[in-house]
Amino acid sequence: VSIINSLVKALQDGELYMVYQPKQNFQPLGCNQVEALMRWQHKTLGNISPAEFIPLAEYAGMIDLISQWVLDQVVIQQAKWRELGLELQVAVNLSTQDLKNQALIQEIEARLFKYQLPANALSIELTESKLMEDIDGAVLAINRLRSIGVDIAIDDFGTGHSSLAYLKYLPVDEVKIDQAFVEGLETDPQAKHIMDTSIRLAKGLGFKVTVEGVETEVVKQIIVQMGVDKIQGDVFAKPLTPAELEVKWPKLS
Ligand code: G
Ligand code: G
Ligand code: MN
Ligand code: NA
Repeated sequence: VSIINSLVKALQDGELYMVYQPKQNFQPLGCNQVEALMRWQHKTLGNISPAEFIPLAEYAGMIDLISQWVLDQVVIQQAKWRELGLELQVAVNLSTQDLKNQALIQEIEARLFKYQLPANALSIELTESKLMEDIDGAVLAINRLRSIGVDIAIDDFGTGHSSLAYLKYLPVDEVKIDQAFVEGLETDPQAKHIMDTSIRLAKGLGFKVTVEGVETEVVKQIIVQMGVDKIQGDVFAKPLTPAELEVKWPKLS
């Protein structure tokens, strides 16, 4: 409860900020997308992870406030980058609770319009496990989002249940295989088999496939051999502040 009170205050006091983690794509080789990730530098407690405060915000019914703030930050940042000639797509993590917000579409469109951004300046990442709780509602909401032209990705793929049966119903562009599946890839034939099969499955269904949490060159090469479209992880780039990203950009793209 107290963390929620301080989260509201943190929004006002500027303790929250966004970092951006580049994804590397392989055909063609380069980078044209980053994922926006929230950071909270608490005055006395230090860094608090979104893995901790996002679920609390969802529980407290204030995720809407957070997501509005994130969308604001991202479109402002996009406008700045486009002025600098830096054209990339920013992926935003939204909560499945946001999908229940009937005004979400208008809120996104209004922001794109205000900053004169094309819809494909944004992509939306939605966590698999939560989507599966209300598949019909999710499909409706995703279709409405897609109708305005934003891309949609399924995040943390493989960690939800009954995922395989429902994957074909999800009208999404990209599947992000959870970093849990990267573990053991160098040594464990079964881990390798699961990764290879997951990539084939997602590609076979027509999705772009990203693997998350790739930390070493060896693992990256294994995954690239399997035909992955993109990777995200420390081996390519950690989450960066806008200033850091602007410096690194010429080497990434
Ligand atoms: O960046 P990090 O690995 O600490 O993120 C931890 C978790 O918090 C991840 O599951 C990520 O998707 C989630 N997260 C990060 N930023 C946001 C955000 O802006 N909105 C939402 N809803 N989740 C976020
Ligand atoms: O759930 P989601 O995929 O949105 O969360 C992404 C999280 O993964 C972020 O918190 C980010 O900081 C973290 N992350 C990104 N790359 C790596 C990596 O190579 N290794 C590890 N351990 N975490 C990573
Ligand atoms: Mn994500
Ligand atoms: Na993830």
